[in-house]
Amino acid sequence: MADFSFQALANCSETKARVGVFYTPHGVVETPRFMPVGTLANVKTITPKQLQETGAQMVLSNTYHLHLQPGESIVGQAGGLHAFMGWQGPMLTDSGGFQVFSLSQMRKISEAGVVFRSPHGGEIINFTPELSIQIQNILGADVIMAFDECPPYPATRGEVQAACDRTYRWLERCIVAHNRPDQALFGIVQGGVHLDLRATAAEALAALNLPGYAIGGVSVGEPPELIAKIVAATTPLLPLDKPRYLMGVGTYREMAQAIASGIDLFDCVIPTRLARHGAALVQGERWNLKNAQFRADFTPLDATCPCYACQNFTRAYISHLVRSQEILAYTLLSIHNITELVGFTQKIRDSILSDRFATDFEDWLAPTDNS
Ligand code: PRF
Ligand code: ZN
Repeated sequence: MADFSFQALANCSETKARVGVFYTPHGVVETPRFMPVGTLANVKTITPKQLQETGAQMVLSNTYHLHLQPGESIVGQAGGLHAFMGWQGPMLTDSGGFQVFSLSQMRKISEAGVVFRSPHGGEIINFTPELSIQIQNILGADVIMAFDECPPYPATRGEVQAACDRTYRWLERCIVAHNRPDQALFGIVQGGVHLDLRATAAEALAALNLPGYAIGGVSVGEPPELIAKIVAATTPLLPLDKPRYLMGVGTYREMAQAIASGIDLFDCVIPTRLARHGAALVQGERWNLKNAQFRADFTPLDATCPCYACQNFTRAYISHLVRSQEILAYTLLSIHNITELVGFTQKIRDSILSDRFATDFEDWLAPTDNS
């Protein structure tokens, strides 16, 4: 087994936030940290060099998408995902569990797995825990995810319970199928909005002594203030000396509150998706660059931001590119938005190190009005 150790370097005195280092065969991830999403073996519109300059350390890709296109065999022949896409840093692949449920048509779920029709050729595909792991072993990311069942919201308690039980049995099959000691298999805690189901799932997974743990099944349509409650109820039952990853979460408030409960890693399509809609994340706000106010604004997006877009271009120029639907608009906004969210987690990291997190991020940590 390669070294996948996680060390907590500092703990916040007022919250459960921690600063850590997570070792992988392709380098160290300094946590807490936001991970950009590169679904199809690329982070949309930016190069790996530009990605590295954002401060991102670990990147995500997806088993479901890569199986459909170009197929894991091509990636394997290229020497694995790192060589194929030209990213030499730490990588993680999601199992496809979530994407099969949310994206595919005509899916049928059974104990064996999920059968669905390929949106490309229309052929029948039979996704199982074993197939997901086999594909992820070929793709070769540093961290691979268990094949799980993410129940929709809303769902009945019985449905969520059944998804938890199945996710556990699928995890056992994933563990048996996994055969690469240079890849770490993370388990995923499900349980919907039911805190007792979350607790039961977390305890069962913790007993398996996996190299890392994820919390899945959040940000699927439940009221956002429940995310912090779910995370707070789950993390105390996970081992202290393993990394914890909150899947699909990447807004400022949700990340700050999850970090306060001891989450280390996040991923979300928000920064790149907003960029492709012509929007910038600036110090906690979302700006639509098409707005008239930016047409003749010759200041950077954010004068305090170290990114290439802010160092070299103005709001007026980016507004022009967005209005003209120039591809460079999406590249510059993606670079900025990723820098902004990675930077947000880096600022939290620095604040935990100086034990100022609870005060410096007080506004983000305060519960929302409707919670
Ligand atoms: N499971 C997996 N991937 C995910 C999720 C999940 O529950 C989520 C939930 N927001 C995002 N990505 N395998
Ligand atoms: Zn910037």
